[in-house]
Amino acid sequence: MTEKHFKRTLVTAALPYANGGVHIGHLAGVYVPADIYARYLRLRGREVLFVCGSDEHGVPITIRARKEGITPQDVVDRYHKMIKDSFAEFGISFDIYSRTTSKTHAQTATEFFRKLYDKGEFIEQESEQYYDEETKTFLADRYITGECPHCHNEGAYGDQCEKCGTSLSPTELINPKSAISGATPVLRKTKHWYLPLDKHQPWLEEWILKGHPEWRSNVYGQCKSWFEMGLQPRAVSRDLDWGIPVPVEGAEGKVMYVWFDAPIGYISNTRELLPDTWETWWKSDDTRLIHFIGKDNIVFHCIVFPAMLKAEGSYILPDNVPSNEFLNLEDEKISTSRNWAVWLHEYLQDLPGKQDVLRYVLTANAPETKDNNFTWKDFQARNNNELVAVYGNFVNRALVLTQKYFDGKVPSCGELTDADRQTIAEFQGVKADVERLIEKFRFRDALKEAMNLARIGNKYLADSEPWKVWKTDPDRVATILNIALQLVANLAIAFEPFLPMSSKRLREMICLGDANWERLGATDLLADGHQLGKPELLFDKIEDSVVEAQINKLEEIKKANAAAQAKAAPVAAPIEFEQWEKLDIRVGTVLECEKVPKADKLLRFLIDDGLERRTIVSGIAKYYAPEELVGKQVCFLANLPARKLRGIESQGMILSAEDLDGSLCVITPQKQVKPGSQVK
Ligand code: B3M
Ligand code: ZN
Repeated sequence: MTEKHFKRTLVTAALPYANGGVHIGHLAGVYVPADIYARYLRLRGREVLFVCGSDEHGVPITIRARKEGITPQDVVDRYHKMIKDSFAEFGISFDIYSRTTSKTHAQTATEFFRKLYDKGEFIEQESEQYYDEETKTFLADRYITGECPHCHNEGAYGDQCEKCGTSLSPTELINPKSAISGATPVLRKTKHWYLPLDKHQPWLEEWILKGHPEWRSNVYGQCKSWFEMGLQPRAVSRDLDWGIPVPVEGAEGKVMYVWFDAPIGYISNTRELLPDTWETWWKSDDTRLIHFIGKDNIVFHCIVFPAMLKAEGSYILPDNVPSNEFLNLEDEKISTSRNWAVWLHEYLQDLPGKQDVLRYVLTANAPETKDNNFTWKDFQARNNNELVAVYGNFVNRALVLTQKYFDGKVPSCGELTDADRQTIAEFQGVKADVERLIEKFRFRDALKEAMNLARIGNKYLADSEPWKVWKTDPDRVATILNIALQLVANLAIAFEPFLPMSSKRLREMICLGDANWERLGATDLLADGHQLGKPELLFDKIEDSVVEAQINKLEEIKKANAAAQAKAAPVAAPIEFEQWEKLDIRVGTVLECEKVPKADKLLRFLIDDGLERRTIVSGIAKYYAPEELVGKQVCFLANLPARKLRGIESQGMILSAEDLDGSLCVITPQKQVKPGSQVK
C-alpha cells in the first residue's frame, strides 16, 4: 500500500521492563527516534497516536522482588514511576504511557488469549520441567542455576550462561539448583499452550520477504535468517504466580508468558486512552502501524506478534518496524547488571536542563545501521562544536546584530543580490530533504539537514559581513539581517521534532507565534518591524571538568565491577604446624604515624608493643591518612628480622587484609587488648 492510502499512523515504542531505570541506550535505540517521528507527523498535521507503557510482568521482576523482600507490584510501582518521569523530562511525547498491570490490559489480554484458544489457534503440549519440591513451584528457566556445560561457570542460568553467552535449556545445566530454595529440582510433567509459528511461516515469509523489501536491512535480514532456521511452536504460558492468568479451564497456577501479553499492551493502552475509538487504530486498513524497537526485540515484533494478530483475525499488521542496532558506552556494551550505563535519572541530576543536548548527540550518532559508540568526549565535542558553535552561535549573532542596529526590530528586506538568492534557495531545499529522510526513518541524516540551515546562516553572515557594511550601507545590512532572521525562524521550526525544548525557547525568544511546519523554507516568517525578544544563549559550552566527572564515575563503576568479579586466591601449599608456631604475632598500639618523605606508599609507625617502642614501616600510605591510625591497635609480626626501608630500620611487619580489588586495610583486634597480646 502506498503512503497515500493511510489516513492515520499509530506509532508504538517498545514497552520498557519496569525492572530498572532507562538509560541512553534505550533513548537512542527506541524512544528518541520514535518521538522524532511522532512529533514530525503531528507537525505535518497528520493524524497520529504515540503509544507506550511499562512492561510489568516476567520472571526478572519476581526475582528482584524476592531479593529485596518486597512484592512484584512494589517493584513495578517504583520503576514505572521512575521511567515515566524520565521520559517526560526528555520530552518523549507519548499520547499515553500506561502499564501492563492496568485493568484494561488484563481485560484485553484475557480476551485476546481466549479468542485464540477458542479458535483453536494454540496447541497444547505436556513437557517435563524442573520443579522445586521445597517451595512447591515449577521453576522458570531463570530460577535455575548450575554449572555451564560449555565454560563450567558455576553461576549459569537455565536460559543462558552470562559468562560465555551461550543460550541453554535448564536440563543442560550440570548440578542444577533452585534459585529460590537451593534444593535440587526434579523433573515433573506440566502442560502449556503453544503458538504454532511453524504453521504461520508460509504467510509470514511472503508478507515480509516479498511484501516489505523496504524494511531496514538489519530487520529484514534477521527475519530471513529466522525463516531459514525454520520457525518452531512457542510456549505462550508459564508456571508462575506473577502475570495474567491463563483464562482456560485446567490452567490454575499458570500465567501468560510475558512476551505474549506485553505486545498486547500496545492495544490495551490505545484502548485505555480511546475507549470508544481504539479499534479504528487497530482494525482499519487505512491505519499505518509502526513499531519502534531495539534489535533484540525484532523476532517478537516481526514474527511472533504479527502471528498473534493474524491468528486473532481482526487486527492490522505493522507496516514497518524500524529497529536500531545497539549503542555502546565508551567502547563497551551497555549492561544493566554491570551498571555500565548512563541512567537518565542520573543524567538529569548531573546535567540539568541539558535534555536536548543528549537528544541531539544520540540522534547525530544514532545506531541506525550499525552499533555505535557514546563517549563523553564526543558528547562534549558535539555540544561545543555543533550546538554552541554552529546553531547557537548563528542565532545569537543574528539577534545581537539586530538588537544593535535595529533595536531588536526585524528590518525590511531590500533588493536581493545573487548571494542572497543563493542562500535563500539553499535553505528552501531543506524542508523537502528533512521530510524525505524522516519518512525513511533516517533521523540522523535528517538532523544533519536541519543543522545545515545553521551552517548556511553562519556562512551567509561571514560572507556578507554586515558589521563592516553598516558604516557605508545600512540598507544593505537591513536586507542581510532580514534574511538571517528568517533563517533563525526556520531553524526553530526545523529543529522542532529533534530538539523540542530548544525550539520552544527560540520561538519565545523571537516571538515567532504559531508558524507551523508547512511554512518551513518561507522567507516571510518574521514581518518587517516585528519586535524580537531579548537575545539569550540557546546552548552553553560544556567544560572539561563536567565530562571528566562523568568519565571518573564510569571508571569507579569499572573498578567496582572488577572487584565484584574477582575471586579469592587459591589456598597456598600446606605448612608444618611448627612453622606456624614460630610466628610471633602481637597487638600493638600506634603512638605515632607519618608519611615517609619521598616514598608515596610508605607510612612510618611508632608502636607500643607492651615491652618497648618499635618502629615499623608499612606500604599502606595510599589507603590511610596517617592521623587516622594514631591511637588504633594493629597486629604485627614481631619476630621478623629488622630491615632498612628508605633508610629507616623497620622492626617487624604490620598485618593488613588485601581486598579483592587490591586495596589494603590494617587488622585490628575486635576489642581493645593490652599492647603486646599475642595473636594465636
Ligand atoms: N520489555 C523487552 C525490552 O525492553 C520488552 C519489550 C516489550 S515490547 C512489547 O527489551
Ligand atoms: Zn558458559
